[in-house]
Amino acid sequence: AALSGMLPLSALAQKKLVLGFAQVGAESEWRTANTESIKSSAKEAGIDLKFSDAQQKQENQIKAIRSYIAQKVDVIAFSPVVESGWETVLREAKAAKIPVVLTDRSVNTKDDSLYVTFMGSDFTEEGRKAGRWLVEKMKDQKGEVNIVELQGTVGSAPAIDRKKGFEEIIKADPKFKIIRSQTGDFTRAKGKEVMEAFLKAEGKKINVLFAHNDDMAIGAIQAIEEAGLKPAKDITIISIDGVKGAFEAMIAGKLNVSVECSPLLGPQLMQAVKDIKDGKTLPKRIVTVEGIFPMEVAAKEFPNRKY
Ligand code: GYE
Repeated sequence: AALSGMLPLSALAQKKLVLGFAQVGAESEWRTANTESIKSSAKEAGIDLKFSDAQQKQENQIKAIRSYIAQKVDVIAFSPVVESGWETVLREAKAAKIPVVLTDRSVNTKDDSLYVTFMGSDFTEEGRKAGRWLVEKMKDQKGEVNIVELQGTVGSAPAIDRKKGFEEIIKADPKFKIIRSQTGDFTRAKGKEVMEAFLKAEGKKINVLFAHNDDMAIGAIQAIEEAGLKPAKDITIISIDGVKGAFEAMIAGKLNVSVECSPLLGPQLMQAVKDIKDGKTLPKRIVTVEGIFPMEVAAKEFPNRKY
């Protein structure tokens, strides 16, 4: 006590805020950009960041959150790999009086006192944008439009909501049929593997691929080429994220469109951490503003892309 009483005031004022962040994994280009955004903006904001990678496993994320509670960090933030099963650990954080911020993906708990705010994209709207683009593109098509769907991680908010938004739009016209739908876990390797299986089962029947993220679409493009078909010509390809890899594929004429989903959440997260500590009230929901990029504009837009 005597010692701390002698600390100069400036040293106390400089005590850094500690943020514990439990990341989903490193499954996609999107995720890598998200991690980079969080790390660099923590540094810039002078926030001490404790970072963990859960390798797409909920149990690992729960462990990480528990260790942040034990370390008494100032704020915990995480991007929940799946929507359900968070009540217990969130109650533990609440009991320890550590505020929680959800970034990117949400949880489906009824008790919204378990977190301060959720910042990230409107995934349902992204699915709708993908659907609207397809409806417009195929408006003169008379026969059936056979769609295969590569879903994101089972039980994750973006997989559930993107599917929902897309279906909501295409169901208006019965010519649109989803003939196969399976998860590719948001990775290139799985996207390729599952697309190979789709091609084996349905072959030339497939008119459209809807992939819940760019990485799976990029993996699928490889499978399509290996099957002797032309991506974006024989099969129309729609995906989501708008990462550089997708722009490169569009410029090469192999991907038709990518719906934007921004991973650059770092700066607003650091602002939120500071605001919480200053006792400010945050909105319960902070929605990311984003667009859509068809291949025709890809080359022009490419230099502006930040992830
Ligand atoms: O679309 C995908 C990533 O949660 C929005 O996760 C994110 C998704 C993103 O693996 O590429």
